[in-house]
Amino acid sequence: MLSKLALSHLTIRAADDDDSDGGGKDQLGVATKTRAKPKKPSQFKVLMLNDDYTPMEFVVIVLKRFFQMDMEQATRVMLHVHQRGVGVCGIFPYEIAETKVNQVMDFAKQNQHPLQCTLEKA
Ligand code: TYC
Repeated sequence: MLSKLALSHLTIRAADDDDSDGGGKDQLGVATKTRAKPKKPSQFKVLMLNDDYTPMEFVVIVLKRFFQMDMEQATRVMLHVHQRGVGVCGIFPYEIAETKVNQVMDFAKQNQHPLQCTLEKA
């Protein structure tokens, strides 16, 4: 029963199975995992939120350090967040996005700033 269940996700491909050479040693039953619709890993936006206390210079440092932005890009994103309330730091697969959020939040806490960063499905 167990083997039947497990096999329900497998396609059995008989590779070169016709024994055309008559030798009788051809490979049989190569199991290949298949999916009807292959899914690309979903992407997540890392969002930075505005607040009234975190210094602008600190936000620029964060964007340069954790999102590989240069001074000009980091300043533009920081000002966008300052003026609009929220802005996108980057778009990443879930695990990377989550790691970046944690890194930013830890770094902000270490420096006693209330800066907030979060994820949103892209
Ligand atoms: N609003 C902050 C200030 O005036 C600057 C700031 C920008 C804070 C972006 C957070 O994500 C932020 N000092």
